Amino acid sequence: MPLAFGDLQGCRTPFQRLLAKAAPPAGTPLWFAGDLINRGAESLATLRDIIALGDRAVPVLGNHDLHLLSVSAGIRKSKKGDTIDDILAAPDADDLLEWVRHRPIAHYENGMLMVHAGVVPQWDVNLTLELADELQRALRAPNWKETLAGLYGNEPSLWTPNLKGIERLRVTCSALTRVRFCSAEGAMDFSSSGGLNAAPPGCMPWFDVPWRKTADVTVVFGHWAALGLMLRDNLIGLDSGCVWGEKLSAVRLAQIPAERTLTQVQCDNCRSSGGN
Ligand SMILES: [Mn+2]
Repeated sequence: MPLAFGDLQGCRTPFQRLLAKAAPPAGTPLWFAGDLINRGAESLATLRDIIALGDRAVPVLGNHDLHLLSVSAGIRKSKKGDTIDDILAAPDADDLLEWVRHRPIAHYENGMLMVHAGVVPQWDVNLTLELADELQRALRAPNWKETLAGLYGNEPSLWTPNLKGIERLRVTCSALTRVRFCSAEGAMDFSSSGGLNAAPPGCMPWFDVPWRKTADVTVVFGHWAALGLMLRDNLIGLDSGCVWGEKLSAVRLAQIPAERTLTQVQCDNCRSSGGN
């Protein structure tokens, strides 16, 4: 069964320590819940490590990975605290960015669905995969820059099946790569990036909407450092704040919850000096 890692965000040394500590059998698939790079000190080396794993690595794209593509395409400006310059300046930057751009947005195998941020309650696994595929294909198409530029923004915040074009792609991207909280009706709210006690009025974590249609599978996700490690029978939240000086987590996945095992390492000084 795969070993799933939380957000690396360029924290290469903790990643290597955690991989050595978890010591998965040779050939074990390594899943990565997105945000492979940015904010940590070694974005380029981390990205190279993952690429070198070849087919053994199964990453999904996170908001920081998309931000890298946007900065490289001139769609967005680099922000304070970004640590992506080493990737953009690499002699083989084009190949690295091409690799990132062709990664999946969602991955499903053996009853386990991995996305970076979350899903809205209206989606079951099949619809989630269908929408992720639409977004993946749009990001691989010749006009991908136009698509990427159109993905930013908080509206529409509520998924409806009649959405078309860039609005459909945007709501898909918002859920899969950015969501934390939503209303009981499934409308996403991006006003808080805090933990469980920081829910916007009338909102709850996306995974706590009672009628969520992915509740019958195990959703593996990252993105939400303020939430911390979250292990439930049908939910594995892996971002335990490595880049914030806390922990990097990996869970040996299994369909039976009791067979899952958690390995963690403490992360110190992961962030680039002077970064924000
Ligand atoms: Mn993220």
